[in-house]
Amino acid sequence: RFLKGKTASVIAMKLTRKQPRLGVDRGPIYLVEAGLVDQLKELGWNVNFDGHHQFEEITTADDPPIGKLKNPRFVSRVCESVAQVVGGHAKKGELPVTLGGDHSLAMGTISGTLDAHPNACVIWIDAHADINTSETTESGNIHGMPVSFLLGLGDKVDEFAWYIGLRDIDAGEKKILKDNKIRAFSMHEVDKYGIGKVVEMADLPIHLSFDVDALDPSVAPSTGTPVRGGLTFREGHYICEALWETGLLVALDLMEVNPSLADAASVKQTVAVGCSLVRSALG
Ligand code: Z70
Ligand code: MN
Ligand code: MN
Ligand code: MN
Repeated sequence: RFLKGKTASVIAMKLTRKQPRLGVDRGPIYLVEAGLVDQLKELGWNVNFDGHHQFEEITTADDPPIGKLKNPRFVSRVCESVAQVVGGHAKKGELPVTLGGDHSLAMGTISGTLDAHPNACVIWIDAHADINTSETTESGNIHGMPVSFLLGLGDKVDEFAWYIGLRDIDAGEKKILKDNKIRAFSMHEVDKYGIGKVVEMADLPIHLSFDVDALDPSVAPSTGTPVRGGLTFREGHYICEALWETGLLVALDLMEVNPSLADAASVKQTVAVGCSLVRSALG
């Protein structure tokens, strides 16, 4: 309803050196090489794919920490261009599908979505809350902070973000979720009510930001921070299918696919699941 026609724009984002363990930047390449673009065409989409977005390297020497934040200039510069790319596609009524890559990219993708759909809400599927602030972060990794940046540190933005699948939240993050009255469904709620009840949607354009580490490591092993006890294969797909059925999906991120962290079979499995989640979200 918020899209014009059926055009998806696949945006493969390279984002290195924001994490101590490198390699997340290669995730998008694997997903595209696995045939994702053709798979979406088979589902009846016109697909724009304009190659992998590359960014000039900023060396660590040029980019010392600001407070605890690691690689702040590089992440900020990349997110700014991601926002422009995603926003440009979204304003044309297309559905941007951003493949990552580090989840700090979501600062860019969601900013881009909000440029085109100012009332969009965000559904954040993740093992982690990614809502540390520059003060509460213990790791300094910006992928643990994008939601707090998007919320504008302490602003009251009810119902801006939902979470599903949480099971590894830092103490500082728990307080932020509570103070901002953000609806968070932990694995306890998924177990108790079932994933169907948990995906009950508001009538707003939806940006889905899906971190593959929300899935159980037995389902998606190739990711930077696997945590046991995650969503099953079907639960992950059900979320995507249910969001497609709402007709409200305007943007999708599939993040944290990291082929450098596992053996070939695990990479193949994770990439296949990633492609399959995107197909489910796009019908
Ligand atoms: C921790 C932090 C995180 C992803 C790890 C972990 C956050 N809360 N997010 N892996 N994708 O460093 O802030
Ligand atoms: Mn990361
Ligand atoms: Mn994440
Ligand atoms: Mn995560």
